[in-house]
Amino acid sequence: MSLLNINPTSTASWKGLQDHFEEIKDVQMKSLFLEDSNRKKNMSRNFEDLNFDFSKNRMTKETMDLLLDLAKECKLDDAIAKYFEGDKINVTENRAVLHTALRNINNKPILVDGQDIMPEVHQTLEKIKGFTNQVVSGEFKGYSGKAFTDVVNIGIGGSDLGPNMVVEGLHYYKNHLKTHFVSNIDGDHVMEVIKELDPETTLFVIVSKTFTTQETLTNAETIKKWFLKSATEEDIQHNFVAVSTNLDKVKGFGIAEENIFTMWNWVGGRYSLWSAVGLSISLAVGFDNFKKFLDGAYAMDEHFKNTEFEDNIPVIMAVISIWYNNFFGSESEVVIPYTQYLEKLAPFLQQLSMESNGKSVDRNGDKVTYQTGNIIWGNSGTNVQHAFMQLVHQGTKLIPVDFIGFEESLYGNVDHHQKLMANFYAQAEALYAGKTAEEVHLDMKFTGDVQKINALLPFKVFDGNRPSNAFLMKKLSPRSLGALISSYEHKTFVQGIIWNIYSFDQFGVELGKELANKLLIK
Ligand code: G6Q
Repeated sequence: MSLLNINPTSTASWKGLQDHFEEIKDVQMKSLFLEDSNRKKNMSRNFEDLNFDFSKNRMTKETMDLLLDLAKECKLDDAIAKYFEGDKINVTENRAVLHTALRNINNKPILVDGQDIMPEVHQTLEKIKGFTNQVVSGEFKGYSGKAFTDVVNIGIGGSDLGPNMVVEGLHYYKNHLKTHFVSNIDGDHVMEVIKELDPETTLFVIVSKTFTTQETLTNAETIKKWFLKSATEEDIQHNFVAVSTNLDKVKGFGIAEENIFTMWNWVGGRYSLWSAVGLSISLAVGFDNFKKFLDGAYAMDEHFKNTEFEDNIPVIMAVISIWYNNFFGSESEVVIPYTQYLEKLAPFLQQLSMESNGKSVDRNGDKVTYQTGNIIWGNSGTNVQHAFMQLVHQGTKLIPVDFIGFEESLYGNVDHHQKLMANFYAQAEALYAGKTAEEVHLDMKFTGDVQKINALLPFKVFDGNRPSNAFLMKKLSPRSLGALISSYEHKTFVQGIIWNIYSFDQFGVELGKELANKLLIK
């Protein structure tokens, strides 16, 4: 069964939200905190060791109730059931959307076209496990009999961004294998990566669901040529493996059948890091950590599937974002993890959200008359405070922020961590509270120069009342990262449901590819 088709602007709650917006748009968060001494508690939710604090938003309980009513009127519950049960909710590609099955650990069958897919999922996981253990232990060797020292992931888009982000995100848990990523068709990219590699001790993982992607195939061919300068065609089977649905094309490349990891067309590229597309993650941090990463995502899936909307973290994340996008007219959201490990989180979330919800046609095929997908951007704190945060604090745009922080650092450097987290809290506070003219005055009083104070005053005032969410976890671990990513996946899903669009196709990336091919033929 397919998704229902409900225009969100036709619902009573949308109209209610429009009226409510007029009442609340100028309300100061400071007064909301004064009115409700339990606001922080009332507007925080816990999941395992994650605390999600959404109290610093320009909303009241009434706002949240209306937003959750909107989710109900858009039949989010029906959509969630269809999503997890494997209905073909990717209608335009006639596919189920089952990245959740890749981390599913209950024994209930999940049917696609009448077939239970779980046995295949488990077989592939076992294969990832066996292969990872063999490579990490040095039992699976390169063509000349030496153990591997390096792994190169060759892929692009969904076959690169997720694995790349997680390998870097879990660097603390890494083993001795060095992991590299080649994605861009830019030949300098591949040359820079291979120039220091030894073909004898490098394992190449070609990741391409379709095995037709121009960038990936060109890079794989270039690497193969470079490899064949020191090895033979026969040796390819020792140093190259592939992740794909296109078995014939992979075999045509020279890769042995047993070195092919399958994936399925019910997993979208940008949701595929949980499948064998995550092989480079498993190789980098070991299968046990990869499994913990999947388990964290599964726990968040269960929370999302089974929790009432008012306590459901991904649902709350999604509706807050809709509140700013569709009512305040915010165009973008910024995500700032206070850990250098997650420097690549923003590019990953950009693809996840913008490729999924960057649509302007609804499920009827009609042009939408309201805003959909928002622009996601970000980088790691505290670096961003010395860069783009100026615009978030004092610019003309209203840009909601997601701050992501951890109570403990991984190496236990307390001094650094206290400073890092002081900044994490201070940024949210500065956005919320701002700085009034009186406060600026007080600050500058000591100069005694009234003229100078008056001249500088307007530039030093911060309006405040700028919204943010805070995600606080105990520490960055495979499990916590899995849960965090899963929550953003479900946020994206909920938004697509409410906006009445199809989130799981990506026709928008095709035209440019076609034109590039035409230009090449000329
Ligand atoms: C993701 C997109 C896209 C895709 C790449 C790579 O959802 O579909 O980013 O992952 O185009 O595709 P292949 O894995 O088929 O090479």
